[in-house]
Amino acid sequence: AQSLEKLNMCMDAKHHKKEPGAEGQLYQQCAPWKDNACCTANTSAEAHDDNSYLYNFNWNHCGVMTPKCKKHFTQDTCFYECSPHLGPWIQQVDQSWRKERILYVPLCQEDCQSWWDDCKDDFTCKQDWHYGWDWTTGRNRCPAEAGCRKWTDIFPTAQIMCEKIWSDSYSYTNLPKSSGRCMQLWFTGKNPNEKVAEYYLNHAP
Ligand code: FOL
Repeated sequence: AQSLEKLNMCMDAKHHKKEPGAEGQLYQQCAPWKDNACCTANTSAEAHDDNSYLYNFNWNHCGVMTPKCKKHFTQDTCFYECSPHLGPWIQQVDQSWRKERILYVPLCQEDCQSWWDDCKDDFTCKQDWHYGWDWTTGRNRCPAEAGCRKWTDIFPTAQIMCEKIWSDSYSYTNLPKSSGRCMQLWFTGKNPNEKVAEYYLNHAP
């Protein structure tokens, strides 16, 4: 029973619901999760907002992020906030803003590669976006010692980006979506990640 619960649960984090469930409507890119979600409609709308209160996170810390790059961060936010099928990868953490996190979620190759391809002409100053920002203005700015550089200087490969940007939330895989063995940020229709979670629950490393 304890392990079956892992197939349909929400992590104990800043904005997640206690239990997953249907939401009448979720906003734009979060809509695929509406039948069963860990995010509220309000969180789904905030996921699209440049000045979101979710984490006060400033995507434009090295000039305005291009829309084609930004859409992947919005999708990542939808996945992180809304997914009810992350149980196999949820770990306890001692952080001020959450009690649980995801670690080493196997990301489908296409989703990681297209994210990096669409961002590779942007700029950033840090490889790990979870830690070490200057928050004195209330929103994250690059710390004095970290100047803005080309995306590809900070993230030479898609793998380094997907794994390091959220401190190993994801692990890079060579698996295509069609394998059924990797998690998808982008999908339409029925959530394909439930079956993937079920697979990994029964094939724990
Ligand atoms: N997406 C995914 N896939 N995984 C995640 O873990 C994730 N996390 C966020 C957004 N999308 C995600 C949340 N992002 C801070 C910075 C970023 C952030 C949440 C909080 C922050 O306040 N950083 C402080 C340290 C805070 C602390 O840990 O005490 C800093 O030093 O910059």
